[in-house]
Amino acid sequence: MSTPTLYYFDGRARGEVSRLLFAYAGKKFVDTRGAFPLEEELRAKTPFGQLPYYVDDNIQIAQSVAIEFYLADQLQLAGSSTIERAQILQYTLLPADLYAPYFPAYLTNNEAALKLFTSETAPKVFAKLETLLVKAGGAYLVGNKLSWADISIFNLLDFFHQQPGNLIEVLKPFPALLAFHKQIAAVPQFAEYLKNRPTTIF
Ligand SMILES: N[C@@H](CCC(=O)N[C@@H](CS)C(=O)NCC(=O)O)C(=O)O
Repeated sequence: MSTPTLYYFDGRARGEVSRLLFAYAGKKFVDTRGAFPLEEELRAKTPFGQLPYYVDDNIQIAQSVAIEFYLADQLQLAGSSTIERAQILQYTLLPADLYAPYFPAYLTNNEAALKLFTSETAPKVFAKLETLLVKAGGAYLVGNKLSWADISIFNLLDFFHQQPGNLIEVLKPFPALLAFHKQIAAVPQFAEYLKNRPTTIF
């Protein structure tokens, strides 16, 4: 049996939730962190010409959320009913809605677009998320237990903690989200992983 391999760039962004799921499982994987731009030989192997891309003995897939689902489902973190699975997906699809406006602004250092992102786009999403989390009890987003939704939203909040440009300021008005971030970061497997992971620019 070969070791599962995750192909992504040397960054957190769309690869990090899968890495966190491996950390939670305590499962070995090959964490391939390619240089930008994407090597043409690797691009040709991927379904849609993009990363992340995941390979094990049973599957070769792309799309970050599909990879996450595949890993989370094996850990019983992807919901135990149709309703839970849909509720979890509602959260795991959310980070991409923020990455979409953030990355073009960040990578081109577009100050006006970054200002719009930090003063309007992101706070609007986090205000809604804070309300939903409080309504769910504050500890977990779905079903009163740890799920892929919590890991995905933790990673989004953590992204805001790590990014340059003081992105962390965006989270300051949201105490429940900050407490949630702290609580998930303290889960022993995550604490160990976060202590040792490489520092990257996104
Ligand atoms: N919807 C896809 C988006 C994938 C995507 O945009 N990948 C980017 C990196 S985050 C990429 O491979 N860019 C290099 C390229 O397109 O050449 C996912 O969530 O996996």
